[in-house]
Amino acid sequence: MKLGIRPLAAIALAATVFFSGCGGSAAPEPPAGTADRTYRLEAFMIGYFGQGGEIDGRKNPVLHAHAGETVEIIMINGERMVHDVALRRHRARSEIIVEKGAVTRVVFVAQFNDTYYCTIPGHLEAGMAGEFVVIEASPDLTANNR
Ligand SMILES: [Cu+2]
Repeated sequence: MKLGIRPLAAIALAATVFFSGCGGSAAPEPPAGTADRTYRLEAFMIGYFGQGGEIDGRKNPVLHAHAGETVEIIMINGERMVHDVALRRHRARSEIIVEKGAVTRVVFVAQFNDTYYCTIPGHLEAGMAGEFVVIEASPDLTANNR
């Protein structure tokens, strides 16, 4: 019975390590430009605006990736205002930037559908949110490619 305490202590310790690992401290990010997909968003209080490619000029564009791909979102501040970009379910978050023209980024491995948004209080409500969608591979297409 005396030994009964030790497994509990081990579980408590493991839980502490697990939860502290989810505290927002991101894994080391790969060097810029090495992601499978890179999206550029210009941040304004009223929303994120896509820069370049299919999302160019679109407000809060839907961002896509296949599961397992490394996704990089580069965020450029479009105004002198505090902004960041975060993904709730992926537990990924950029640094907060303030100056107009300042740049930050968030990198994560696509796992599931999510929402990207600004964590500053009131900004999501003001319009700073968009969808991240994992592209489902069609079984038919997969079969045809083999
Ligand atoms: Cu913001």
